[in-house]
Amino acid sequence: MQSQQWWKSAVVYQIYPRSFADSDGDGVGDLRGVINRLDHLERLGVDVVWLSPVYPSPMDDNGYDISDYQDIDPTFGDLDTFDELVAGLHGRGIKVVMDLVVNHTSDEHAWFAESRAGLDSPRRDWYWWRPARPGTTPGTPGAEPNNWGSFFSGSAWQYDERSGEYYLHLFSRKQPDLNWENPEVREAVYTMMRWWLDRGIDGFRMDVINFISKVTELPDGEVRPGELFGDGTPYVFSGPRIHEYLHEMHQRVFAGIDRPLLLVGEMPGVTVEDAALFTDPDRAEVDMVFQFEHVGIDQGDGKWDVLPFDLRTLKASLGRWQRGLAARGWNSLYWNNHDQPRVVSRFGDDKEHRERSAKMLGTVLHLHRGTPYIYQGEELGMSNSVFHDISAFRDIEAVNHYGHATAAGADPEQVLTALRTMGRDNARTPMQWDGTPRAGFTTGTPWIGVNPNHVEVNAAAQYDDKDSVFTHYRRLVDLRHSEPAVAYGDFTMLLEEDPHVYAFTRRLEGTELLVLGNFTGETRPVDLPLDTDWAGAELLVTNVDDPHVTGALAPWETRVLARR
Ligand code: ISL
Repeated sequence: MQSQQWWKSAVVYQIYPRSFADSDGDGVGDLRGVINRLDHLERLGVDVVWLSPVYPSPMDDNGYDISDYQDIDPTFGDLDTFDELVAGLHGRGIKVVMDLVVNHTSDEHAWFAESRAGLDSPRRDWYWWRPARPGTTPGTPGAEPNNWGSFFSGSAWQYDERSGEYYLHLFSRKQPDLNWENPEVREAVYTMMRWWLDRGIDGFRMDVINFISKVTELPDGEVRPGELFGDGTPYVFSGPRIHEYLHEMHQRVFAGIDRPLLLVGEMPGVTVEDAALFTDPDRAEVDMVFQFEHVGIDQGDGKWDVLPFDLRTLKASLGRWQRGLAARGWNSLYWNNHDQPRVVSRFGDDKEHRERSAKMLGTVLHLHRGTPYIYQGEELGMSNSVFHDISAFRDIEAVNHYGHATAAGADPEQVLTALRTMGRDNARTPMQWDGTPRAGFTTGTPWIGVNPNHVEVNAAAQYDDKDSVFTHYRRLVDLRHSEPAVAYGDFTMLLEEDPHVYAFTRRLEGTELLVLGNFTGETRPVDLPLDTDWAGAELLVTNVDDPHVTGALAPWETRVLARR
């Protein structure tokens, strides 16, 4: 058996501070707001809080564009308030993990200002500057150094008139990519990381950390039919030096710290084989990766090409990750984060069976092998919101996509439908604390509209309700703490070809758990020996009123059985 690192029995809660709780009425969440809501986290029982970025930022990408790594943005508070928050969390036995965004900085970061100052700036090489494509006129369309598109639409290159060169930005033009080939860049990042650890934080969630090593020739990417730009991802996802950099970071920053830390690598496009290397404890890179395969199963040609949900594809994906990291390495488990639509709207039923399907989805996820993440509001069964037109969206990704797609001739209504389904703003509407007009989030005007369903779906209504989604999530967190088979047991997927029922077992020594979830709104037979082999089993978790073990599952029913 693998060693029992503390985070194997832990549950992480993600806070997106902008949308969590606003203490000063400016309509934007802040650190004091989080401090005021610590009881919520303690009640839920989570072990770790991951705080999305709170550093000074022009907020082009809501803080994922950082202009100063060693301070707090005044919108969120200041360093004293931050220290108070850390002390408050630690006082309740909750660890704090900061977001580390070091693939890129803001273009307003001092490092970039210096780099941009001129060709002979000592920091010129801290970013990816390149001349125009040979034989072209700099600054004209098609003169970009290569054909890569940015994740936020348009070219991945921005022309700088002063020097006549371009800089690379995989995300927005206000997020220039740092050049990790330069050892000074790496040292500067490591120094900054040590500074936060010295302040008492317990680790990092490392944003797009598998993008930091790039194929230095930056070759043109394949242009798919109907696309304007080439795909640069083969040259930036898990590039040639990625393992070397992460191991170096480990040596330079984490080695020698003997308190428990959590190191999470967010890695879009990572393969299960590579994840097994990144998370092999003997290699000393990261503890777990945050991968995206299972949240891509309903996306075809890009994220706006929405495909129907097929449970078999979901099982195939999660099952492969469970198997691939069974012997070595570790999974992160999540349905939601601040970049994903709400899971109850995506894989569940956000209408008639919202509560029951939210509980089923939570159960299936939390019973997998890995460390579960709860994204704020998921524990209430929050769903996708209402966006009447493009003016209701705030996210740069959504706004840029709408502009580019409609300019290229797409039907605006169709673009809006895709944004409403997949858009990141679904995750970013204010946390629903109570049923009052602004959901208890702010006394001012919220920076993004509150989901109208807060009247019904809110924390205040759920705390003391033994049947609420919140109470169910509490139970799931408890179970990970109290039942060793949940944290450490092995995993076997069952009924792989069944299009309706999710089923698996977890086994540890003399204990076997059977987890069932009906992913449909109809009663479904379960092709397992429930009436015989599992007849006398203990029912650990259910989401129906009159639980009885039968050979079928009610609509959206979930069941966790134990036999010992
Ligand atoms: O949401 C996405 C775009 O559709 C993802 O591809 C996302 O950009 C990717 O998972 C990386 O996300 C992280 O880095 C981005 C930031 O915008 C996201 O909020 C962050 O989670 C750039 O820093």
